[in-house]
Amino acid sequence: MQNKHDKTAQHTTHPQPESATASNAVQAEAATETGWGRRDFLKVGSLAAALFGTQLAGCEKTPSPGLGGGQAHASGLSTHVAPGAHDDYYGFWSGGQSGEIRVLGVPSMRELKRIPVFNFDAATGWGATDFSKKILGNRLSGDTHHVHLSYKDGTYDGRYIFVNDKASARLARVRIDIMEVDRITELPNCAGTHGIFPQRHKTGYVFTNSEFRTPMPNDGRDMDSPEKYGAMHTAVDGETMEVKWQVLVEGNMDLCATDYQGKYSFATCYNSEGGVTLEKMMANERDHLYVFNIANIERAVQNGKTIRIGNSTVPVVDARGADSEYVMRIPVPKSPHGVNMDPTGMYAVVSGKLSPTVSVVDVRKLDDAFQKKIKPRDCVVAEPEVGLGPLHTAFDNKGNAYTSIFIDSVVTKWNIAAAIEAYKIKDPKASKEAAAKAILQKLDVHYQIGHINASMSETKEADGKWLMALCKFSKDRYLNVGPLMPENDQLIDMSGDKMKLMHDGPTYPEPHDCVIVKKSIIQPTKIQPRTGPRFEMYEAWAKEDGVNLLKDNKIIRKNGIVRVYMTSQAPKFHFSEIRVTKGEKVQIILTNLDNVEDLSHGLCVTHHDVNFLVNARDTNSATFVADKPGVYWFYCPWFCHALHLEMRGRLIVSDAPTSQPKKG
Ligand code: RUQ
Ligand code: CUA
Repeated sequence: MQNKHDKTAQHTTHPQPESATASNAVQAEAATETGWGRRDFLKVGSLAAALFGTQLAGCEKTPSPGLGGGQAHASGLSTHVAPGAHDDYYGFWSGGQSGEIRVLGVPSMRELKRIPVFNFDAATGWGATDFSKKILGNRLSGDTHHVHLSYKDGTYDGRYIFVNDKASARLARVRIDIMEVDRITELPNCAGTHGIFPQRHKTGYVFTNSEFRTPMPNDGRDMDSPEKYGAMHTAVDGETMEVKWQVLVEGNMDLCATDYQGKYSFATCYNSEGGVTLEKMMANERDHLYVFNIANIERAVQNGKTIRIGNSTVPVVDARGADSEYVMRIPVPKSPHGVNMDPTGMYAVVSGKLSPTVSVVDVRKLDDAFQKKIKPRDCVVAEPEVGLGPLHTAFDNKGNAYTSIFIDSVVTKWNIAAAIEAYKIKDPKASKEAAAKAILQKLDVHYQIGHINASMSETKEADGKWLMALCKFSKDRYLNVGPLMPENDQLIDMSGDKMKLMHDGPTYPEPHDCVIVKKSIIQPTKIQPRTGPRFEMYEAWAKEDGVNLLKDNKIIRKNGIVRVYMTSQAPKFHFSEIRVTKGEKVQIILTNLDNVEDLSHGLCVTHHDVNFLVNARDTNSATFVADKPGVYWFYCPWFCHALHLEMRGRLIVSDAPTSQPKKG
């Protein structure tokens, strides 16, 4: 593997540090913390694992590291948040295979909430309620990777959270005022939707990348002709959540980024080979960064220079093959993964993954490159060696970058300006020495870090306070809980000259990414505002049935459905009994009239798998078949009142039709 990396380095046009690992001085410094024997051991095992999916051999034998807990921290930040005090930041985590979003307080790392998205959540009934079923299309699993907020003028506007579903090629939006999903958009012609990123000058497009190439359309044609497969860079309108257009490219795309002006979007391409096997996907020494020219693409869409794929009505700009006014390919080594924009908006940092380098792209040069005044590769202004397996990069407010290094299990802090200056030096030896000096620190993390992010790092307001290392493995860091161990999110104080590890945060699998947002931006409501698509659905039903949701209690039989409109007010449901006939389909639409913050009720219909939450001034509903005669208590499952246990009634299912009593 060492050879492979050296080969990559030779392949670049610019002089490169010869060793695959960066400056020995920095290594020696890191070594004082835990000892290099263990680090090197991990490296050998994990490189094989990274490439070939093998077991990380022998890790359980590593000594327990002495970092973090209880270590004195003379100057710098504290993670302590006193009881009753609030954190300074909201953290929004993707939940990976759990399909959800998690909300944590930073720096305490207290988990505040889980927002169900592409999953079933028994606590709230998400996935089983009428509205969630409708927007989920009855699918109950998903794979969330990237959580990003809507922007205005280069910083968060506090309105929406966007999150991808890699499993079913969807994009969901969460309203921040109620921290609940309001829309889910299916992305046509897409597979393995992975990287997403919103525009930063306003809530404009949210771009999504297809990681998997497929036949176009994927309807049974071209299955054995991978050379005809393609992948989509898709623009979704962040306001309406409509798919506006797509750009078809030949290679599969990984991470996504946007500039600060609204001119460009970016996608890393790690399989320029177009391979469908692991060996073929890794064949090239250089892959590329796709740069999408949004104005030119929009013009093509307006002028109808587009194609349609299959049944989809979305206009598609076909940009496969060579560079064009729509898409430029900037060569970078090798199988690049993350692409992150620095807070000045000048530099996009592309992580090499299978190259020990990151490539710094000067965004200000892109216009010239599109106009063919310079070559695409001329946009690269630095390529420092940061370690084995660089994946993602976060930023502070002092011109430093922090790259997650998967194979080495470190975070590398490096200075962007110093790396750029080093790259300018013509003499290879002097350039190499200068580049090594741009590497400021390597901090051990535990273990195999994937994403990294920092407080406000994805905005022009990056504040250089907290750095979050999202490690894929925790191994020996916690009590053993069996074969499935927690991931390990490590909180690092980045405010000083040196990074300091402050806290280990175990997480249920598998957060991929997080953003850390200062609390003043996030202003949720405490009482349900009764707006948005869910309420539009309920208001439409109520209108059809002549019902006022906030007043009326009515049982309406029509179209083979028993619609029960019911209100609740602690500690009572309006109906103390609901009578139906065996086999009837029942829909209970419950409105919580209590106008008191933190007073949630819910409805559980026993033995019918119905259990959902109804917040203060909220309406929610579920539909089920009453298929067994008998008495089934329905009750409020949320502790709401001294008489919470009494907040219940009977669902009476009879063999033959009976009449409903007038009053509850
Ligand atoms: S990327 S594997 Cu966020 Cu590093 Cu999904
Ligand atoms: Cu209402 Cu418990």
